[in-house]
Amino acid sequence: MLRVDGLKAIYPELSHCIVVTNMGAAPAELFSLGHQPGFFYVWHSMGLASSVGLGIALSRPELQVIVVDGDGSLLMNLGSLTTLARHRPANLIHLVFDNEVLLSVGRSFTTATATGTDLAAMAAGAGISRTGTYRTEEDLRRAFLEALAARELAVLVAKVEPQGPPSYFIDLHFLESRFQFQRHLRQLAATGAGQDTSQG
Ligand SMILES: Cc1ncc(C[n+]2csc(CCOP(=O)(O)OP(=O)(O)O)c2C)c(N)n1
Repeated sequence: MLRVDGLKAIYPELSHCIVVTNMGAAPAELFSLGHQPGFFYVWHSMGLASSVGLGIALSRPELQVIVVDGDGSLLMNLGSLTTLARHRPANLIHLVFDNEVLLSVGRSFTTATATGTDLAAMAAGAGISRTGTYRTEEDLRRAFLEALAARELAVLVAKVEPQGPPSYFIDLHFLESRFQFQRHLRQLAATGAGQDTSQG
């Protein structure tokens, strides 16, 4: 599976959620499918998308938060799995696209998942029971929809090819993105709107 195809398979639901991504290739691919005001790309802070997503999920339980992460990024912040398990936010799905490399800085840098580390097993060991590894768009979509419906913390690991987008360019400056996203969160609070993931 290509990550962009995995993202495409769940994009209709993502577009109604708060989505926080890691940096590099994944945000460029998500952006190419269509930016939404609820999408936030955590530039430069490798590993911290899950921590940012956790903060939003805990402070805004009415919102459905999705973290789009990479194996390299999660491996830099493994403690986030134990912190997620401890707080267990029902409104958070941590989606890890595992391509077994640090793709965004050159695919020659393999990560520990290339030599057998199993991120779903690590999530389970941290205490997160809804977890698994998916290798096709269909399996990923099914697991994603089940996690949304269960309204339960989930860590879903999608095994993907080490292939990135043709361009990493995103036509949205990170400061513009930061203000747009914060405004969107405030607006949702002001209108009392939650997220309806049944649309689309
Ligand atoms: C603290 C820190 N270390 C290193 C980098 C450089 N860097 C940017 S993206 C990236 C790889 C991210 O790997 P992964 O999360 O697996 O995503 P992929 O690029 O494979 O899609 C690295 C090492 C960084 N931005 N910040």
